[in-house]
Amino acid sequence: MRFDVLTLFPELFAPFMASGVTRRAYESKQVEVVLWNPRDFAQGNYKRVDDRPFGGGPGMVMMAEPLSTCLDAALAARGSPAPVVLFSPIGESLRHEAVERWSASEGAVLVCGRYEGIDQRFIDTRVTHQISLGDFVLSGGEIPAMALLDAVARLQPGVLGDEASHVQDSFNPSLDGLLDCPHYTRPEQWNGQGVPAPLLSGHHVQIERWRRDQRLAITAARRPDLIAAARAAGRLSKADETALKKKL
Ligand code: 9D3
Repeated sequence: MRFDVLTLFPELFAPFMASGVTRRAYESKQVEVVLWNPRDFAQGNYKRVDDRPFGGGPGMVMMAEPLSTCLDAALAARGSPAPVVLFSPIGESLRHEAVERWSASEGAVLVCGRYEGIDQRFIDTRVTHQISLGDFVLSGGEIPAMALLDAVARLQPGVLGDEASHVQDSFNPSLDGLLDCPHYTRPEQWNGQGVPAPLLSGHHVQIERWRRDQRLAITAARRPDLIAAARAAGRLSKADETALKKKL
């Protein structure tokens, strides 16, 4: 799949795409990322991409024309129509189900905003989806765009290695919808703290039951809504219900 990213700060993306388990997905173009700078499509000696808001007020607004010309170039380079995603604090919060849909798609054009906002006429005429990362304020859409690319890249076949399907299943809220259990590694004693006995027992059944019980207890404590959803979807066994009763 291909993502064209419109950003005034394309240099932010290079280190992100050169690191970690997702690097191979970008380098192999399994997830192709093409960067576009609206400033390259701006007019005049000053290459203005922002201007003062009509009606007054603080901050600057991204001009419609450089963004629109830049978007035309990205869509022409793709050669076929594509969704146009604007990262915006008023968009729909990103969740796993949407990441799964994008990860099985042909990709999209991702528009990263800066300043106080974007001329609404560009949004009304060119943008098909708006996505937020959540209810907190960032200074632009680049980190949300990288968050989507990262989440999509790690779902590509082979990216997470041999255990990919297992790892993806256990992190996939749509499959069992429970929070993760605690993890431990060597040494067996650290700062006077040991490791839970079941993990050292070598008994796989006991280990899996301990992990499941931990996940149930942590989810019940922090996200009771997820327990209710798992129960409603028939994803809790008799053993799960027994474990929950003991802890509640
Ligand atoms: C008081 C007006 N501000 C809205 C909260 C203006 C504003 C601040 C920061 C408008 C845009 C931005 C830049 N943020 C993003 O571009 C952004 C974002 C975010 O700030 N939080 C969560 N998700 C996202 S997606 C894009």
